[in-house]
Amino acid sequence: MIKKIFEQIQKAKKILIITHVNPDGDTLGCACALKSYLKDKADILLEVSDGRKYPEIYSFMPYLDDALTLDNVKNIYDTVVCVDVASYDRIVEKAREIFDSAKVTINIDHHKTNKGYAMYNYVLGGFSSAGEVLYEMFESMGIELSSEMASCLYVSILTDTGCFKYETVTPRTFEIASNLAKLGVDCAKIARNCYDLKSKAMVMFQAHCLSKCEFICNDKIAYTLIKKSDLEKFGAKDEHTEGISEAIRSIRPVEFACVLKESGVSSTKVSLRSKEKDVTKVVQKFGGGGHIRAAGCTIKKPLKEALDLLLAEIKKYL
Ligand SMILES: [Mn+2]
Repeated sequence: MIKKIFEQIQKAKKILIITHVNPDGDTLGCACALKSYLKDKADILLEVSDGRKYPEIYSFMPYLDDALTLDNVKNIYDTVVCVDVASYDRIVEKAREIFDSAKVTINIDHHKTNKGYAMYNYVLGGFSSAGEVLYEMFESMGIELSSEMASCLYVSILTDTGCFKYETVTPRTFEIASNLAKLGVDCAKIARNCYDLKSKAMVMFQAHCLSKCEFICNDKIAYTLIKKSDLEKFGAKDEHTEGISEAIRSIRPVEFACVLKESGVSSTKVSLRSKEKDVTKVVQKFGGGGHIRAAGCTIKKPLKEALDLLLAEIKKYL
């Protein structure tokens, strides 16, 4: 399959690299690594919401400032490559038109729930990151990585493993990280960019959300509710909620950490984390998905009602 995918990439005239909605380090790292390999032959498409293209912490990465947005993307692509996109619905709606009309579609991913929605699918479910999958593809094709490509793949692996903390990390993950480091990746600088250059608004907003956290069921379940006004009060952006659920989970007795964010008049975005339990079982009830200990969904109810529905579902798994 890897050979077939690279044959298609070689044959393609113009390639669109599609990242998933609310892009994270993994999808961006893969997109930039591929763009770095394909140069002018490929463009990256990013979702725009709230006037932003991607979380500001990733502004150190190459190519993102020139990436296309839904406002300026044209349907001129014969080939589409989705990276870290778990399902067809994780493609921004407007980009689906381009996906649907492309001659060739390719799906490179690591989500176990990925059913293979493209013509060519290379999904290694359970791998640490789409970046690790893409690394294996480059390696098996004998493609030499530039230090730029290596740095992008390192961002993918570092961020999707929570700094090499998750069970998805294998001896091979470290071996790949080591190979990337040998290619000149500045690991300390990337870690600093990804984790230690947060904006003041983000940290203060997150402190506020943590201070409002509620604990139930002997502190096994903890949740915080975020209203639009909470964001406004701190001048925080949507992306600044990233990391709150992990901070709540890090509290010793907490098994389920929930962050519920008002996302419309009658719509709530849920981010769920666990220490041991499989949270995909909970979010699947609401049409969501993700990984065993990190998943999300949208519940078409106002904040409080969504909370009640979510807690009832979680209690079944306690
Ligand atoms: Mn990923």
